[in-house]
Amino acid sequence: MLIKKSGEIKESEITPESVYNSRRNFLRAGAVGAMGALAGGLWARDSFGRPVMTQAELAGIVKSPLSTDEEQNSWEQITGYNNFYEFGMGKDDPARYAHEMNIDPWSVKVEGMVGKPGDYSVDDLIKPNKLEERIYRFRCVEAWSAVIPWVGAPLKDVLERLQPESGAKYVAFETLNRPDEMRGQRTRSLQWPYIEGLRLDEAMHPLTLLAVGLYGRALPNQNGAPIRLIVPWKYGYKSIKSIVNIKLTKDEPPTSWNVANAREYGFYSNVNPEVSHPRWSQATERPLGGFLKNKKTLMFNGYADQVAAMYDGMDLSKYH
Ligand SMILES: Nc1nc2c(c(=O)[nH]1)N[C@H]1C(S)=C(S)[C@@H](COP(=O)(O)O)O[C@H]1N2
Ligand SMILES: [Mo]
Repeated sequence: MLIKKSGEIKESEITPESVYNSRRNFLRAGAVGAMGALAGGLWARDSFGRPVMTQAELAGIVKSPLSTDEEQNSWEQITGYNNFYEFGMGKDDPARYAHEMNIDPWSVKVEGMVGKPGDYSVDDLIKPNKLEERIYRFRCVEAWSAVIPWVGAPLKDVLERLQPESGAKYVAFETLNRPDEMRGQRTRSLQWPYIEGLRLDEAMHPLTLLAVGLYGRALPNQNGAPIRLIVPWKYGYKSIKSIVNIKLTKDEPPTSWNVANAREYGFYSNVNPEVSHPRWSQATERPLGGFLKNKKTLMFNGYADQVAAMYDGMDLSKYH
């Protein structure tokens, strides 16, 4: 595999060059060719009918001070090696088959303990925000990792507009359930639909992102189009893809991997190099594009300064 030299990607910038590169790579990755558009005017389309961001929109993306300046993984790495069990368990299954998911139209149902329940388009949820580029570290529980330039808006802003009721303590999320279009859902690799959840304070944390883009383009289907969660201090499976339901609840909601194996996957799933997975160490990780598990994993994936206080007094090996 070709590994980009450090000069090739300009950190913390979506340069015209990286946009060009991602477009070229995009053309080569035929599997994402059928991705639809977000409803409304957020995204323009290219001559193939695929969504792209206009120069004005690109220029309008705010660079976040919360971004890391570490070297970013390439578009090909981020869109070619995925976990999205709805399309199969292989790392290349999502890139192969996720185009079979129709994301246009798309609607997100908001329900439960919330002042403004209803069916929302992605634009309805996101458009009042200025889109931000957030370059985050990403750490899968399987011990591979990446650095990814997401585009999105803080979940906090979206939730505040939806007005959680005072008794709401958790937010539950659900992925699309459509076995006709998601071939992995015709198997029992997990219970469907995929479900996830956060404590409300975690959901309202400024780092928690609703992502709609990647490298200045609309999200490819395999990365969770048209809208997904990103919780950078937690193992990747908390970052649920292709969201169709958001529910505010009083009680801790069930979550897919915890339902599948509670001993191995807790509700919290905070990245923690000191708490091993029952079957492997979490002390180190393999950066995507490399062969070696040779990078030290950081407490809360490097976001401890920002998030550790939320877990004060909790036994992190018990609440894993
Ligand atoms: N709906 C859904 N969301 C999901 C998953 C999945 O299988 N289905 N896999 C999770 C896991 S294990 C990881 S590591 C990340 C991978 O995100 P990426 O493919 O964009 O890197 O998505 C998470 N979100
Ligand atoms: Mo993962």
